[in-house]
Amino acid sequence: MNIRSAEFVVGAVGRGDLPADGLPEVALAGRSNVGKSSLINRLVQRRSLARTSSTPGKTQQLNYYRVDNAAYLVDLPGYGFVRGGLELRLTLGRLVQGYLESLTELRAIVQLIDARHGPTELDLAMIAWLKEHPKPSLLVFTKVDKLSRQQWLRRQHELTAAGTLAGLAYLPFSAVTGEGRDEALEWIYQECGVQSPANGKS
Ligand SMILES: Nc1nc2c(ncn2[C@@H]2O[C@H](COP(=O)(O)OP(=O)(O)OP(=O)(O)O)[C@@H](O)[C@H]2O)c(=O)[nH]1
Ligand SMILES: [Mg+2]
Repeated sequence: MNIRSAEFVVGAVGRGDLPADGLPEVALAGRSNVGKSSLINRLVQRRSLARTSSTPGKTQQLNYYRVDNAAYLVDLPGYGFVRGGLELRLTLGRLVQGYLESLTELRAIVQLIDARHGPTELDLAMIAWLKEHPKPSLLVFTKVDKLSRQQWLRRQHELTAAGTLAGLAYLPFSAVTGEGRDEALEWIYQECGVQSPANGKS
């Protein structure tokens, strides 16, 4: 499944910066360093369209990436760690919450969770919020390349037993190997009502 075009459009820090062209949007949420920017790069098959870093808190705006001139992937600032201290963190929290709850073109939310560590308290709060939220959501477990198959199965079992995954779509993902890439992209395209190139012309 190939992407024909992908470009960074805007790093929004306030409502006035949001694109007004009406294209559908899918937001990527998750704690800092979970792999949101890496997932975007893998989805669009570009090594460094979205800036990644081993320093958490790199993404501090709503970063809009337009894909195939058909939809936006919105890279949200990671929660749980923001350089610049509490005040900035609160401001970002408001920006992100305001965005997620406002009547934007937001069609769906992809929530990323580090497959190695399982959900943090903030992840669980976010999952609870997603279950209440009327928009479709997908849980993506990142960095599965760092787990053995056995470990991933065990993690899945734990989460299922705890009821965490109940009623939610989820998949394992690796930005390194590309596992889960096609499935994630297909899910996103479907929620945006975009016909995927794999299914013919669009
Ligand atoms: N092994 C492995 N490493 C990954 C994967 N995805 C991301 N990483 C690494 O994890 C670190 C953080 O990745 P980012 O994509 O920058 O994370 P982010 O969620 O965008 O972080 P913030 O912008 O700070 O919120 C980087 O060092 C990546 O190389 C993956 O699937 N496998
Ligand atoms: Mg990032």
